Amino acid sequence: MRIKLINPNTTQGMTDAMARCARAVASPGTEVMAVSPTMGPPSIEGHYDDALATPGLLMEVARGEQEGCDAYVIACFGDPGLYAARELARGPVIGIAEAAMHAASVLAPGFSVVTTLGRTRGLAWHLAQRYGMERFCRNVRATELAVLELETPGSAARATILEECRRALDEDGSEAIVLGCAGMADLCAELQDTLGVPVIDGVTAALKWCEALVTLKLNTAKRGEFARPLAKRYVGELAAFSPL
Ligand code: 5HY
Repeated sequence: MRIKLINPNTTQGMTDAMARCARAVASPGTEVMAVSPTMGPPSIEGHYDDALATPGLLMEVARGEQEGCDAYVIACFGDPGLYAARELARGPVIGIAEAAMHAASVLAPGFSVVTTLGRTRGLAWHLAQRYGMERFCRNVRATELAVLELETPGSAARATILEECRRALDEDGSEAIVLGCAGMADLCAELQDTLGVPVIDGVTAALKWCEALVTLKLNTAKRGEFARPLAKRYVGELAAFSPL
């Protein structure tokens, strides 16, 4: 099977790192195609970035349909464009926040999200509500790390994230941690070993969920809400996105 891992930001180093994590857990028969859009923000740290990352993300999903992709991972914790992508895709489309929260909800009575900037906390809470995870999500904690600080060699990011995870376990009543950024994927195993609780990275959780659904021959429902977009002609800069 072929699963397309889409990093909606345009930082290739992040795409490469999350691809390594995904390929490390992929089944032998799974090809992981990892891409970033050719246009958009270098990091997604708020609603405006999220909105303007979506066109490039959707272009990659449309290309994926031509490439015969069986499923898609939207590898950004805001799950940008998730439902629009489901209109374009035949196969499953899974967001990393969605996957990580659901995984945590069956492993622990409650979890905390540890994310980057405080301004993205509201987005994570909104997703928890959208996914029916309010009763499990005990807190969303910000490290105040910029997304690209996670890519900076020698930064104090690891220590900062570990410290916030410890606070979450001590103060939130949480028994699992959800990593609130795709850029944290390569820290997951080390954090779990150190903390001794389930630490869930959404990139690998979403990848394995996609594999399971494709193996079960389960695709996105096309009867109504996620049917293909209605044909119409867009004008201006977005003309190329016209649903045909
Ligand atoms: C992510 N931003 O996973 C999110 C994390 C965040 O560029 N990749 C990004 O801070 O919302």
